[in-house]
Formats: sequence, C-alpha cells, structure tokens
Amino acid sequence: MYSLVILNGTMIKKSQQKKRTSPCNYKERFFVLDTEELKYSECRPGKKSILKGCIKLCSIKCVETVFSDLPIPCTFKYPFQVFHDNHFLYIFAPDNNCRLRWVQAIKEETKNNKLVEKYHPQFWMDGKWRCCQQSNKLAKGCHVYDPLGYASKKPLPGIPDAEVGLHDALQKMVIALQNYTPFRDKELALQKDKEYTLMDSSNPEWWNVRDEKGNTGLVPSTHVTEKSGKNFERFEWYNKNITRGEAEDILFKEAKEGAFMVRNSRQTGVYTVSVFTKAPGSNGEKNPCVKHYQIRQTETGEPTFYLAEKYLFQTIPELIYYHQHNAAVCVCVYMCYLAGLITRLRHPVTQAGGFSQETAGPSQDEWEVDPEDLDFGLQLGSGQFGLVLQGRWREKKVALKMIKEECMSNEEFKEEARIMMRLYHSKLVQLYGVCTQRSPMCLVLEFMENGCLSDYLRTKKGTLSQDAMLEMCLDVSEGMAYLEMSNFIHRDLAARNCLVSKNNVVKLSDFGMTRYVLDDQYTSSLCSKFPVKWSAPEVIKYCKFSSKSDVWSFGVLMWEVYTEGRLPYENRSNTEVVESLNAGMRLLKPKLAPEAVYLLMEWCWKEKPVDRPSFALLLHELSSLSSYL
Ligand code: 4IP
Ligand code: ZN
Repeated sequence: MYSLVILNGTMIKKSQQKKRTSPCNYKERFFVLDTEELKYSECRPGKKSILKGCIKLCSIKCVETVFSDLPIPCTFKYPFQVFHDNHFLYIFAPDNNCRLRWVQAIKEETKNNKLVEKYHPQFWMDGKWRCCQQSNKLAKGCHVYDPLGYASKKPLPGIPDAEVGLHDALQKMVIALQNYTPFRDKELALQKDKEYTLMDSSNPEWWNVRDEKGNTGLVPSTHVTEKSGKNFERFEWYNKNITRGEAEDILFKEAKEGAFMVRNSRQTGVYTVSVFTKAPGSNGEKNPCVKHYQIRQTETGEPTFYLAEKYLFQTIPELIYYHQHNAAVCVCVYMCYLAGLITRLRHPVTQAGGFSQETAGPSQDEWEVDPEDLDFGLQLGSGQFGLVLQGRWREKKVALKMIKEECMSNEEFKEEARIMMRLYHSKLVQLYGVCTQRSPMCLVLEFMENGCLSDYLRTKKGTLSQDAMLEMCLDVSEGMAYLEMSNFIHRDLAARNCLVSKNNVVKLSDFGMTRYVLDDQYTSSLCSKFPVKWSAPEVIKYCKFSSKSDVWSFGVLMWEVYTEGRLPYENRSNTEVVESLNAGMRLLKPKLAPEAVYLLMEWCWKEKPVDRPSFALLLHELSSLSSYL
C-alpha cells in the first residue's frame, strides 16, 4: 500500500514492557510517521537500519504529552505518550516544539479513531499511575482527553529542490536564534543559542549547517545568525545604505506604530535602529516621530550588543529578535534611568518601503464577522482597550470587545486576532471572529455569564468551598499549561483578566494583549497602571517576560482566589511592594489556603525564574492535591 511520510526524526523511547519480565530501558530510535503507521528503527552507522517496532495508526487510542514531576532519566526531556492496543509507548522528544509537532501530527492522523475519553497525564511507574495512583495499568484515565490539535506555526518557505553542495570555502559559525524541528529528511534540528558550522549559504532561504555531532542538514536561514560577521541582508529588517533622513521618510510614509528598520550608521561598523512611534515620549517631544537608537557594544570581554542596558546579546539578529517579541518600554521602578525602546519593534520595513509579509494566518474571510450579523446590547464592563458589550451573533450570545482606535492600531488589532484565533483550548475564552468593517473595531468573543474572576470571588465571598477554589486554580493552570506548551506568554495574568462561565469554569482572557497597548501608563513599570503587584521581579526591573514570569503572576492569582478576591499588598504603593520583594518578603498565607497550596504559591515566587515550576508541573501538583484535599 502506498503511504506518505508525515514526520520523521530521532527520539528516545522507553521499552513498553509488554511482559512482566520486560526490562525498563531507553533507546534512541529513528521514528517515521506515515499515513498508515508509526514505525521506529535502530540506526547503525554505516549499516542498514533495523526496524524495531510498528504501530498501526488505526490502533492508537490517545496521543498526548506527559507531565512529569520527576527528573527524566534520558537525554531527551520532552515526553509524550502513544496509547495503542493495550500498550503505552513513551517517546521523548529533544525539545517542546518537536514534541508538539509529533503530538499534533499523530492526533491529526488518528482523530477519526475510537479514542479514549480520558487519559493519564503522567507516567505509569512502579506499578501505579503517578497522576491518580490507580494500580491497574488499564484503569480508565483521570483527565479529559482533548483530541484536537494545537496552534499552528508560521509556515516556512518551500524547500529547494536541487541538492545543495558544500560551496563555501571558509567555514563560519552560526548561532540558532530559535529552535527548529526538521520536517523533512534533508533538514537538521536547531537548538536555540547553540552553535553550528555553516557549510553552505548559497540558497538565501535554506542554509546547510553541521551540528557538533557531525550531522548536517538544511535549516531556514532566518533561524540562525552568523556569529562574527555582519551579513544581515537576508533579514527583512536590514536596509544597508539608507541615511537617517531617508529612513525617516520611509517610516513616516508607513506611519505604523513600531515600523522599524536597521541601517548602517554614518560611523563605520555601527548600526542604527530607526523606529516610528505615536507613543508620547519621556520628555514630551512631539509625536508621531521616528526615533533612532544606536546598537551599542560592551567594551570588555566577548562582543555583546545592546539597545537597552541589561539585555546583552551575542549578535545583532538576536537583539532584534528579542525586541520584536518583548515589551518596549523598560523603566526602572526607582526612576533612576530610562532605558529601552519607545515601542516594540513591530513591523520590519523593507528598503523599497512597505511591510514585509508577516505571519500568514487564517485568510481575512475566515475570521471577519459581517457587522450585519451583529446585535449590540448592554455594556458589560470596560477594559484597557474600551467598552465590552453584550451582543448576539448568529443566534449566539457573545461578548463584544470594542477597541478604541487610539489604543491599538488596525494592524496590531488584526495581528492580535490572528494569534487568538489560532489558540484553542477549553480553558481559554474563545474568539469567534473580528469585525473590522465598522468603527470602533471589535472582537467577537465567547460570552462568559459570570463575569471576571476578581468580581466573582468578591461576590461569592464566604460561600466558596475548598474544592471550588482549587478547581479555579486548576482551570487557570490548565489554560496556562496550554499557552506554555504553545510557546505563548500571557504577560498580564491576574484574576481580573480571567472570566467565569455559566458552569463556573474559569477561562483565560486578554492573553498577550499588553504588547499592543499604546498607553505607556500601562506598559511602563514606573507608571500607575502597570500591574506591579502581579509582576515578577525580572519584569519590573527589565521587562523580561517569559512563561516563568507568568508563573509568578499565577502565584498571585492563587493568592487572590484563596483570599476571595482581596487586592494583593492592599495598602502598599508599587514602590513599597518592590522594596519588600527585594528584601525577600512575599504575600502571606491566606487563611483559607491549605499549607500545600501556599507552598505552591511560594514556589511561584522564587526570585530566580529557573527555580519556579513550569505550568505543566503546577497543573500536575494541583491535580494531585485535588484528589486528597
Ligand atoms: C527491549 O529491551 C527493547 O527495549 C525493546 O525496544 C522493547 O520493545 C522491549 O520491550 C524490551 O524488552 P532489550 O533491548 O534489552 O531486549 P526496541 O524494540 O525499540 O529495541 P518495545 O518496542 O515493545 O518497546 P518488550 O515489552 O517488547 O519486551
Ligand atoms: Zn491517572
């Protein structure tokens, strides 16, 4: 039978221990997923590989990531499970993207199978399920199985057909800007920040590189950067020979918040970032304007580049990548300096003018809602972006989030909508579509009968059971574990940004939105609207957002739940809060919080981001608490 290869790659598998006497071991195998089977074989250098196992896709009942609270005993740290026939195959991927890709692909191929309703999110180990302690390996799962796939990724350019030769005489080193998991045979995996030898860069889109083990393959050229060398031509943001005046003309013509380019400065060997903004500047200069920032280099040690003090990067593309994806204004809480960019680098502008093509999302019609189909109702509340109204869309009750024009530009708004449309999870408020054909524009969202979590907690004060409070934290951690897995940072997690459904399910809302807020009262940690009381120290000090800074905020959200909606650090100013955090103080244990729950909060508030748990782990910890609290 003819079958098509969907994915392949090297991963580690645990022996399935089909028999009582089977050993427990971890072996590197080359996996191939095609439209019929999932196969794995042993690769022997210089010899033919041996097929070791083959699972018919029609026998698969569940495929899902595995959460592990214990250290993973092999070198690949991202496990997932394939439940087939009556066996559990645990496979370990080298990175989370790779794991997601396999899980998604197998889910897609098995979606019409007879699947389980519930599965076990953790390992079967020592005769027990670690998630629910059941001692029958085939006992029904303890967690609802979601057979739907996850967020899609940015499409990559088509792979070149011709074999790529090893042309470059001089070998250069490149650094991976982000992880990359190969799709096809000729490609090579990249691990962020690792170095690779550049073998061939003659194709502008796909470069041939070699990893430290000697494996070679093609990688997208935009995912790597030359370690030493100033060859930025392939980056859409680079405009070599443009003067300051020309840059201003081009950017003014675009007139889009965050439109930017990198150009050679008049000083040789120096680069300048020019960026257009409408945001009011610190010293009250006239807006809109184009600002120019010189990329600076530290004077000692390894060459390191920076725009904003404290963020040092080995290469300029890494620096630009960071500022494209992270909040702009970075203001020290102590008002001692103002560093950073006036706005996030949002849209690279090419030399000829005009934006380069950004992430391709669903086509316009897929998410554009016809204003004729919308009925606008009563006001539900008001947020940073404008009013939220109740409404109707195709017989469905919906929430309509109106976007004040001065808050978000049309482009940003669409970008936001595109991101939100791609995320789908039962613990995320669903975006149905957007309506851009009327003013103000609006987002059409799932209607949540019980309003925002902070108000809900306050109205239910005194009536919430321990179970109910834990359930709320579980809901949020589930949604956050999904965002974490999708490499998406929330940036403003707090009870006020969660909504409660008719059935009291708590869902996340407004994720990622702060990146688009134009109001610098909100985005600068110095100002009154910045959510200092929910922010991790590294966010307050350097605006360094990550899933681990979301974890800190989650700890504060748990505190809000267990105090039934009290304001954290009630009578203290932002500056006082920062001082007490620096002195090692933390929010106190809420009376209603069991010791075990408070331990988790404290874990979220570890000074160093690496010491905090992941959401996957928090979800696990909270689920195990729910079985005995
Ligand atoms: C084997 O151990 C290998 O781990 C097998 O994996 C595994 O098969 C066997 O599990 C296990 O006994 P030894 O190499 O020490 O013999 P692989 O086939 O990849 O080499 P599966 O494929 O089933 O995990 P049992 O349960 O099949 O015996
Ligand atoms: Zn279980």
